[in-house]
Amino acid sequence: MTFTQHKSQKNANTDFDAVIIGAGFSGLYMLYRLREAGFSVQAYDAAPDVGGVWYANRYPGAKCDSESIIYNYMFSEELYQEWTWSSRYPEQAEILSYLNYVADKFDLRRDIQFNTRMRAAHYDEVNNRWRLQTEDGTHITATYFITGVGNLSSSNIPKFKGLDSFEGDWYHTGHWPHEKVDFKGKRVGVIGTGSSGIQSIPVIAEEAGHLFVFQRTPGYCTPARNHAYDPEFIRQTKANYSEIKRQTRESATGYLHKLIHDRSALADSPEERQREYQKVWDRGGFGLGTTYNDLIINPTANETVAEFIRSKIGETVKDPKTAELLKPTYYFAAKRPVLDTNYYETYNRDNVTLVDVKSAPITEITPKGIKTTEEEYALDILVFATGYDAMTGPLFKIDIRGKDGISLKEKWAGGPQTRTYLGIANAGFPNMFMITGPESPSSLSNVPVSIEQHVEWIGDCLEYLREHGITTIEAKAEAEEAWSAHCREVADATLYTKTDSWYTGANIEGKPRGFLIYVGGVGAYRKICDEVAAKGYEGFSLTPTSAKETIS
Ligand code: NA7
Repeated sequence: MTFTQHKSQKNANTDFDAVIIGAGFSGLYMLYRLREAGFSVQAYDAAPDVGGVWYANRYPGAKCDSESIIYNYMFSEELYQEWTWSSRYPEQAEILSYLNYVADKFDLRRDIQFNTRMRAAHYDEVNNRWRLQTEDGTHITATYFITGVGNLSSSNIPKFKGLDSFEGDWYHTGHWPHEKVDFKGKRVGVIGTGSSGIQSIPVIAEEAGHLFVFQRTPGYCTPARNHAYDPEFIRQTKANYSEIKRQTRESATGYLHKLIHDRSALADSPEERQREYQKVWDRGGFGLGTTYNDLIINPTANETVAEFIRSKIGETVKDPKTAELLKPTYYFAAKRPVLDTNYYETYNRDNVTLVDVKSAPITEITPKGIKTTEEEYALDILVFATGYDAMTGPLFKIDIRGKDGISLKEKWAGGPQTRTYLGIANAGFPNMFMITGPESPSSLSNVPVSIEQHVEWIGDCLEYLREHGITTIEAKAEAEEAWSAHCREVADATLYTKTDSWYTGANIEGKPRGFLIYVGGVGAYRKICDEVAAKGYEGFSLTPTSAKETIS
């Protein structure tokens, strides 16, 4: 398949109804939705083309953990029928091809300015306009400012002493070069064993002379069992378009799998539990967490599934010391679990060594490699699979300022939590919307489902404002307080908040701890947002064009 090659074009116009930041899943659909509704709209992206994180994440083995048939847009049945995924889990290149296809089909690039990083977005209260500035100094104005910057797009490169002195090549998984990195015969170090590390380690190991994996915290992995799609399965899936769309939108997490047994894991005998976990394990994919209804809320129930996975690690990894190091001890799923292909088996290779940097932390990067408190490892290539400053990081890359010049960073400083209304809007930041912002289901859901819900809600909202002659919409402080408190309350009833992870901000030094995701369920959240809209945007202040009076 070939796609139109596009040169980045600078739009001479600099005044719009809406400006969107980002040309990934969020930005592309938001652009389409608003353009269809007749708004003048322009998207900006720092990358040279569409794709967002799927443009940047090109590391070996990069793929999505959501099944292909639901990791796509559902807003256009025509698009759903036209596009055919090749296998159960989509690889980065295929997702990028898909987003290129979408951009071509809907002719989106004509309203996207690439190679353009937005430096600042300031709300001008006197004129009720957003004033934006790109890094090259261009000034842009818009009524509405919409962020589609992704939740995992701001790389975390730990500040190790001596990185500048490293004489080999180093890469972060989230900003991988376009040309192939040659690992052949090289001594390679991978720091990090989250999704990116776990996906790339087996692939790099195949090629490297020797691979050293520097692990601080092991992951819980379940087999992906990826396979090519059968044409009959594709035919049935396409025939079920409406039902798939409904189910994912009403589900708890945006996936098709449902709770398997609506009872406690502790209600079954150990033998019954083993059988149930084994069935899910054999099917592959996410699903273990949905075997029983209390796995993410009850520590004792959680331990049963955690121990099941540990036993699988023990059975797979031949060296007992390595197997022990690979066994996680925190609550299963409280930190993002990972789907793997040959991950544990990789540790049976002679050219792979697991280095425990929990007990012997990395002290510095030297010209020749990595030094821990115990040993120095000579390396030719260093791979940082060290994750992201999640949720808030991508927003903080832009100097976003609302009323009285207060920045979003200042507003959210001091923790313990971001403060948003529905994860979409912020008090003090009129006419600004965040797609999959903090305190929405975002990263704890099949993200395209959450993106579509936000885009459609924002699109409907802007149409409502236009129809009603309203020029300013702003979340009320009390509505925001109540939403943040609700988010905390729901999260505190789970094990998510009892474990350090990027969900809580704990992976970034100095970041305030909170819980940045709404875990009340994708379907339940949709209902809340729809009710807010149905009640004339309850919790927002709306200011009409002519009157200075505010409708509350
Ligand atoms: P993750 O899941 O945040 O993983 C990052 C890994 O890097 C994790 O194992 C970290 O250990 C490790 N890390 C981070 N800093 C250090 C230092 N200083 N020393 C040693 N090890 C370190 O990022 P991914 O890119 O893998 O995945 C991100 C998401 O993308 C994923 O969840 C999917 O939603 C898609 P730690 O656990 O903090 O001890």
